Amino acid sequence: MTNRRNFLKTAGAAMLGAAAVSRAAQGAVPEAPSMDQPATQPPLAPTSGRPYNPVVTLNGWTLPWRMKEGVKEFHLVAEPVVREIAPGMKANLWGYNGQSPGPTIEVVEGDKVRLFVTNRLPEHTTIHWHGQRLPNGMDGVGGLNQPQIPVGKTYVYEFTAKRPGTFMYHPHADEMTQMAMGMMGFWVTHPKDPGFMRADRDFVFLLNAYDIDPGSYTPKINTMLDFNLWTWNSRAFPGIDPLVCRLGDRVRIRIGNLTMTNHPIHLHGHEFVVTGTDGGWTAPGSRWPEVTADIAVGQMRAIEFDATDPGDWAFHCHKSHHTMNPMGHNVPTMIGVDHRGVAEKILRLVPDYMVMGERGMADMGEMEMPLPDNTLPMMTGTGPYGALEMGGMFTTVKIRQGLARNDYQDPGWYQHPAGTVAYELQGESPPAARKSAVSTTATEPVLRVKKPAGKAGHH
Ligand SMILES: [Cu+2]
Repeated sequence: MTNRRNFLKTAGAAMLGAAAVSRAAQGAVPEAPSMDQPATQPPLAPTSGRPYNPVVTLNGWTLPWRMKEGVKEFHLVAEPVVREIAPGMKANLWGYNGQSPGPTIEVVEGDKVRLFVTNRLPEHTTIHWHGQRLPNGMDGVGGLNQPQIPVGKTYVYEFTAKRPGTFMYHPHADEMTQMAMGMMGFWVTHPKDPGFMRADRDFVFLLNAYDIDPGSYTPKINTMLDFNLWTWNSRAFPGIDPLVCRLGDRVRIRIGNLTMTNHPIHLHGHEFVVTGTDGGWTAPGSRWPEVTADIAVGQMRAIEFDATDPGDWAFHCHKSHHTMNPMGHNVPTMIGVDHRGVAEKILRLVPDYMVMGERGMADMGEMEMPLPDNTLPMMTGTGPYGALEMGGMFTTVKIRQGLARNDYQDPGWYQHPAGTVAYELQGESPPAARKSAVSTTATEPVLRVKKPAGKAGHH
């Protein structure tokens, strides 16, 4: 995972500094590992300091640290990155240490933390440690709490991770641009007692969104609401890895929202409780079961459930437009409109023209439509029973019996036991009970307006 060449170079330089001048070594910047893979990396077990149960970052990774005189030191490099949004599409984003989002930072309640932030962007930046209790001058709001970090410079943030819980980090400098370009990351402060709120699997990811025109690579940063790529950790289905769980596991999923709208996140087949918010753990008496948690802009939620039922359970945002990849929105509804005959005429002018939506849009999932380069199909992905007709903020929670404790490998599609899959009724389907739609070809007006009773004599 670490770029070996850079690792050796940096490690070599640091060792040389330590041997030459101890004071210089004290000021030396720790190594800044970089990730070149968009796949979910295995959890990073702590190598020093207090023990904890590490989290798994969906399509991401945790930043290694070095312990120096009792302080955990991390090095984040803000830089342009190329992120694969899903196989077949890459985006020019800004991020940290090779990816967008940046690596997850994991510490333990009470840890002294030192974060080196190097700015390799074309403009100044800062990092705000969203949700943390810290000295005001470490809060990272450029101009308010600190000078902006100029291009090419490194700033150092130091504070104690006082409160256990779920946090995010992002710039508080030219935010509209820098967050639209993908600058954000996750932060987890584990409780001092590793037995407290213990989960067997603890997944984390951020909700984010991009507006990248079909055929192009760079987000349009001025878009406020009409994004066309709805992503989890800068990945769109089918590029989002499944959340693999062992049957019987206690599962926690922590989600942070850094988009411009809310996302009702819905889990199939299980009820969960919200055990954590931006402000910390919820009181057990305040929890109620649900299957959808709405996550507002700027919020974090930790949801928990017992993985009691094996299968491939859909897990997605419930805004149906957020489980789609790029499409135009100014398209008339064509359901019920007979445009046979029209297509032949258009095809003479536009050879690639496709008739869309006469019977719904589901055909889109299987259509081989010519797409511009670097563009994801609107509805895509294939399951064991055919086209999945999904995109964007969609993946699966795959629950299987007998996985190893630390096994996060995709187990493939669920093999349904005989007699447990919806099946086709044999024989004739019953006839339709009523007319299917209001006719639009009738010569008489179909909808009649009944006037208020008092004016009945008017006509
Ligand atoms: Cu959504």
